[in-house]
Amino acid sequence: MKTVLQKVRGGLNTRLGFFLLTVVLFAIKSYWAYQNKFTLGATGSIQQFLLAFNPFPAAILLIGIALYFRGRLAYWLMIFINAVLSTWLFANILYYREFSDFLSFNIMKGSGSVSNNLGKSLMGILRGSDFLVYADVILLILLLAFHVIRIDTRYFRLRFAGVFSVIGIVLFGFNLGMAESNRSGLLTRTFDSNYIVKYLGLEAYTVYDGVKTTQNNAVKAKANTSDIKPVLKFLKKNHADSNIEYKGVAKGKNVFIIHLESLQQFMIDYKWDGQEVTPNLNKIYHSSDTIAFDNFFHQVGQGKTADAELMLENSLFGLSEGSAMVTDGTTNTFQAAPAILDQNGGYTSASFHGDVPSFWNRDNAYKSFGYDYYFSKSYFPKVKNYDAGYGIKDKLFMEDAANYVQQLPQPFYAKLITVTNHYPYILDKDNKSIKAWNTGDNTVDPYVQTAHYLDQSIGEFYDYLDKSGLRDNSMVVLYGDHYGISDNHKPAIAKILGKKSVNNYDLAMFQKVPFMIQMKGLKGGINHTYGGEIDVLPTIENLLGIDSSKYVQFGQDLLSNNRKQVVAFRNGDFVSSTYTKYGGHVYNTKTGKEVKKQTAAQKKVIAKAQKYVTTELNLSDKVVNGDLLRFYTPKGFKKVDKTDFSYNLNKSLKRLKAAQKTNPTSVMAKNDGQSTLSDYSTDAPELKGMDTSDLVFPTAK
Ligand code: GP9
Ligand code: MN
Repeated sequence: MKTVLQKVRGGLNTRLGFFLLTVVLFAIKSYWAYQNKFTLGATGSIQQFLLAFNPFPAAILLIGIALYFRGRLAYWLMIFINAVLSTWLFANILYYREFSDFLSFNIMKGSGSVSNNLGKSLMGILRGSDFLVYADVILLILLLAFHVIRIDTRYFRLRFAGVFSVIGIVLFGFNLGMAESNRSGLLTRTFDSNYIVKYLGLEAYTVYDGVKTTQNNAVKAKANTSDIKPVLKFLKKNHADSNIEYKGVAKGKNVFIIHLESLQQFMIDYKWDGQEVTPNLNKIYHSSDTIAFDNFFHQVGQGKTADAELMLENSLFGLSEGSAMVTDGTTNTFQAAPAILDQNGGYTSASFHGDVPSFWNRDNAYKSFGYDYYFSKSYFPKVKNYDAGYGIKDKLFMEDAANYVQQLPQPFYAKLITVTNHYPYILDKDNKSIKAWNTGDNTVDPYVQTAHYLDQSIGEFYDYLDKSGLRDNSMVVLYGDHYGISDNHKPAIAKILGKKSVNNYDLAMFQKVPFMIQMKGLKGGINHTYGGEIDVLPTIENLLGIDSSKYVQFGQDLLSNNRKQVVAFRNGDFVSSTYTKYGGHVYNTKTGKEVKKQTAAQKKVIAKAQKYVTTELNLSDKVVNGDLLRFYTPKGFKKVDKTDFSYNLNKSLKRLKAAQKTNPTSVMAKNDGQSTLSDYSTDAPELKGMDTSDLVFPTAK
């Protein structure tokens, strides 16, 4: 009787056996690399399962190609394909170590922002254990070379090879189905390359990236110089003269952009559990030196936060599908706020975000925007329980950000992206200081608690701005990026708003988000103009004394007296000062009454607004999809060179340190190099018993 070992050996001596061994070894190796060489953040049993499972479909499909070949060739092809895949894994390990992201075709093509130092810097960061990705390849070669496994040269039916290809495809379909059910919109919204690798594997990510890049490049290749002409014509025709009264009132001031994650306008002055939910923001909202807007709408599509960022800093719309920062952020030409402010007033620019840098492709898109610094998770101290959901909790994050804000040469443009008030609104007990809603809709109910927490974090940051003196020479812009409670929760929305039910008009108004500009000495008040995120950049430019008319920007100064007041939603619906179109219904914006039978005059006004909305969305899409800004450089604007920027932790810290000497204008430099963080007080429970000086920030090596 054959022993088990003999049976196994016999099996391995067949072509099928060797194939299965190769696949299993490849999968084990990939799983090892996922766990040890990347930070994919797989949480929960489904994600853990998929992480182990996803190398199989790719390996069966790709290594299975060898099964279509005869004799010895099939064996060596299996090893060769495995070696190629391993080399790809190896390259990604190195790239990931430096950039916390996976290689994409755009990056490799050289038009990417990092190609200049890719080869050089990668060799320096090699680790011995990286070579373990070749362990299975070498093992398989040795097994064959020393005849431990014999090559089976018998005829292998092509039909069997086909069966394995089909199995590979079916397994991939199963993988994709599970991934989509765990994270819907994975491939359409493309939040983060880390997510695609976590769910579908490195090979699937590469294929996906290749297909997207090819499609994208085909559109760009067709575009030419004349395509920008209709855009310029439209913008000229629809330019709203900026408000002279406010022109340049903030010239030379620091600019803070405070991103209030998922915060909706109805939260302002809202009371629950016997208290104001956002007392700090309410105070800013009603302050005499704040211009607050109560008819300001988000205009995002699937790109959510990324769309908001794109609009705010470029006055270009996000795309109708996916996120433009992901699809076009790495390669397109942009004329964004950081670059404009740098060239008009020598601003230092920095974005702060308490999560991995790759989310929404910020690590690449920010270079195209001209950001000098991008402070992401690794820049901040790790304290116990410091993050929840989408990154570092707001109270800790705002304090951490202050540590770098104080080091930025002034004037600066600093964008602080909060995350705690993000679906699913996770917050630990110690941080909750207001009751959850009781609508019975579990998705919605905790929103009020994270919104309250977000507000407290803003209050603490504002206190620091006061104490450190930054409030005296800064303009603070606060905005909600998009809804937190989606239209799918109508009964809960009705309860929250104290209504019996909500219709499409209510839902349209529910898309309002806070937008406020606060600066000492600013002539404030609550402004009722109808506007949205697309309008922010021209508004800020005018306040800083920058002429926006020469740029390709689709918004209109919110303070202008001759605005159109037509706010486009990304799906083509709109709100205007007269009519609102939402979900196929038209309403009178002022009364909320549905306009069922339109008079000829009404029809005309509504059609005009619709035409404006459709045209501006189409033209903005042409600019982004065709990369049309490469054909138009505004007078006096210097094209951004992406290779000027690096967000590598050590390099950035070194640069920041050097700037304290070469350009000693930062708050800290002016404080004789002493940190002002002791001015920061927070009641964050994670820091209980700790002093600000106990926070350990990374230092330049
Ligand atoms: C992720 C965070 C949230 O980095 O900014 O993104 P969102 O899901 O709101 O688009
Ligand atoms: Mn968001």
